[in-house]
Amino acid sequence: MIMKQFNLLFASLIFCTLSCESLSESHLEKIPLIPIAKTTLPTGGHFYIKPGIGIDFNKEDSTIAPVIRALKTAWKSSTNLSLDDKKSISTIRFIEDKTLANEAYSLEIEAKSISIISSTNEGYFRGIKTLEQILLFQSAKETESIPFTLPTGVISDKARFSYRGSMLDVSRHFFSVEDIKRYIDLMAFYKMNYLHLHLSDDQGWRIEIKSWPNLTLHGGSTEVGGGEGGFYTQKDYREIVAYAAENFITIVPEIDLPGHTNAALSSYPELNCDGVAPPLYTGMDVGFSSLCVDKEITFKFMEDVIKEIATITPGPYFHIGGDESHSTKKEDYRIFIDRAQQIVQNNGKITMGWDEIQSTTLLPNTIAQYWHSAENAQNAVKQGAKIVMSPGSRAYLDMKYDSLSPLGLKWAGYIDVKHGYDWDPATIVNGITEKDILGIEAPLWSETIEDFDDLSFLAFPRLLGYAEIGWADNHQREWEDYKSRLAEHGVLLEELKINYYPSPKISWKTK
Ligand code: NGO
Repeated sequence: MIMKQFNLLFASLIFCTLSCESLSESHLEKIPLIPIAKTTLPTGGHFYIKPGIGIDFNKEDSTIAPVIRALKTAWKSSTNLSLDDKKSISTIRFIEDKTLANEAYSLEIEAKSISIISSTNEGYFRGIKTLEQILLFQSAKETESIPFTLPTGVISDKARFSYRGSMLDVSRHFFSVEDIKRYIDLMAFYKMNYLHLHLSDDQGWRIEIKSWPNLTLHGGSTEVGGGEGGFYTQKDYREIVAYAAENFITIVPEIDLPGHTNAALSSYPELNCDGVAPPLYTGMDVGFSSLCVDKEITFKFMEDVIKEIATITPGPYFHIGGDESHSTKKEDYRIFIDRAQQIVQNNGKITMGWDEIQSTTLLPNTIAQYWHSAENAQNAVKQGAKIVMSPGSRAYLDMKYDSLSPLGLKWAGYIDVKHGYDWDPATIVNGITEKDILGIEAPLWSETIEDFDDLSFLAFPRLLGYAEIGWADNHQREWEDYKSRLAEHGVLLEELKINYYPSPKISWKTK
């Protein structure tokens, strides 16, 4: 491969002295970036990919290490070349500019250097992900007559929302640490930054709680359909958190309370009002289970669980669920959510909850996640809460694409690729505007999916659209344009062996 690069470089130099016309076909603004960048100014030149390119960064700053690792990995996988730490002919530089917003960056590609400018490591990382897409698209074009170059120019980019997430339900069906890491890679590639893990539900408890070991031993032993189940040890969870952090993604753990708790109730009879543990549940119904408000042990349980998980979660949020507690009395529901918010706060975290939590008094910084009731979301905003937008009819990754989809549910309607893309979080609910919104999240519930291929079929390509909705400004987004960029990402998804849904509405470009 390296010899091939040399030969191509040599050939292209000779070729270029005659005419550079064919190289200039690939102007920077023609690269089909997802999410689309704020501004792109092409300058018409070329940066040659060759051996011996170096990296220039502040070696005294140890926090930049994951950024450098990400750059080296991206470079190696797209060019098959290694980057050098020493001085060299061309250089990739990291330049600090404190005037830029948190995740904002500039990527300046010149003939002899590439500069990534940002105020934070997050910003450098997002810039590297843009560079990685450019590298992959350009390497795919490489032929004998078109050498591997990057078109020169300046990309200036900035996130619209600070929360751009996805959720995996690992309770209805369990997914391994390796599956989660693979999903994290893909989220990071498209500049998403929060992964919400739905760690408990009626069908399975998926995280080790050392003070309540039966939660996983018994409560994690099965899943929807009666299969084997599974759970993360705290060591596994730390590994996921660390892998996510390496990709500038924050984990949001969720323990669903007070409903969706059959797995816990089945593991400990003392948590039940009648002292009798129900059997494990492997069906798909919701709304039948509830913790028992009259027992003090219930609150000891909540305290222990939240404390153990909060201790190994560096991110700011703890999600307490709160959805579909149909078998909890209204006044009991209030007591649960009040106590849960208090415990979360005592453990140094900010509460997140599904939109139903608006029926209680929210703590000043509590975040409500809008999924089905506009009225709930509006009431949460009236209490001063910020909203994470996950409207079921637009952003639920588990909805079928159409009536022919072999996987997924349809209670919120079909969500084809266009319907999932073509909406604006700031206008979808009356009275909820940009300033009320923390960001967007695309949840993937796992009643119907059993492995990574199933997961991919529902998540891709729709996840790319949610990544763009969260990152790009609304006026930059237009379906026809997105559709043609998405078509080009078919090549990348194929290369990554992702079992994406080949929507017939997209003219997929494949290899
Ligand atoms: C609902 C429900 C979940 C289901 C999901 C299926 C919320 C917040 N609660 O969303 O238990 O799995 O729909 O789409």
